Amino acid sequence: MRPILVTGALGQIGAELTPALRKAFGAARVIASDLPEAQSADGAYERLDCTQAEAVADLIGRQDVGAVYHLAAILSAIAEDRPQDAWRVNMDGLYNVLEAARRFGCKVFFPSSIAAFGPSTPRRHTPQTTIQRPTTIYGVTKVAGELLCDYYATRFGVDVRGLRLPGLVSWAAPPGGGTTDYAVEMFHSAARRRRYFCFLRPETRLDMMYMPDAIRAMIDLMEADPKRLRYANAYNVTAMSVTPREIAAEIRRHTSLFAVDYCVDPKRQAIADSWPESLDAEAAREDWGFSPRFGLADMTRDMLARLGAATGRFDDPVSSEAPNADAGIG
Ligand code: VAH
Repeated sequence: MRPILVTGALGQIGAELTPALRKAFGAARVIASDLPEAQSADGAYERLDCTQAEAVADLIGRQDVGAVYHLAAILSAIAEDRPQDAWRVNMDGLYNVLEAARRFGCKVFFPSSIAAFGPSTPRRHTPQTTIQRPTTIYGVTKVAGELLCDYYATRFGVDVRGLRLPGLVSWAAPPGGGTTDYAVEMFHSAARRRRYFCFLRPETRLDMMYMPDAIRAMIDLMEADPKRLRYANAYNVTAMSVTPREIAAEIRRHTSLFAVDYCVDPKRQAIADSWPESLDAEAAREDWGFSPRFGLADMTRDMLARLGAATGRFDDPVSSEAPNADAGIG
């Protein structure tokens, strides 16, 4: 079978997707790529800047790549600070991958996001097909990316598939500049017995999913019978619709002294407020059997076990007193 290329392989998703692909398909078949030079040898790695069309075409053609998981992108919060870079990386990068896929006949996975929706989208049980008028540059690149993928599927027959991913919670790699990163940071703070200062309001409800479920969904979709897929890309997927207060309360069931203060970041709060609260993932269930295994309780248990926060003991004098668990600040 032809090799699989992962772009942005050193990021939050790539850090877990790459080993999962190597376990499923053989280490020799999976080429990791990202901006930095050579990486530690867990398998093949090449430096790749996806904004460079010739470099993308050269790697995919030279290695006879059969499938690309295209993860390289600038996420929502950083994108708002650098909208020009976000357009260039997120759109030129995707265009270069789709062009190479057209030329060399390979499949493409494109990670869209709940960010592809905006304030005029129905916020609860957001349908698979609905209004998409995002107000962030990250969301604009995701909607434009979905449309570009649809065009390459229809006009050139490129087999492109994708998911509208919710916020992803993972332990293996730090998140990189997203709005849903608070959920990951909260677990890491609990593991270090530290008070967490949350940049979103306690009642901000967003779709989330544990990384193992996201990885399985990506691979299941890419391996699905194409005849079953009604949508070229961008299936809604989610595992839970939760708030910072709910995650903090679930963590405190394991480490009783964990405390959260709320210091709202207006930029990231505005981004989160423009996104839906809960997606309808029925199309993914019907077409290719999407079925997440982790809810909030199971995810929390697994995250804390993996991050080693077994005792709930704090060594931070700030939090040695009985915490006012959800002191609302900001
Ligand atoms: C972000 N983690 O926060 C990403 C994701 C749904 C959010 O796209 O930007």
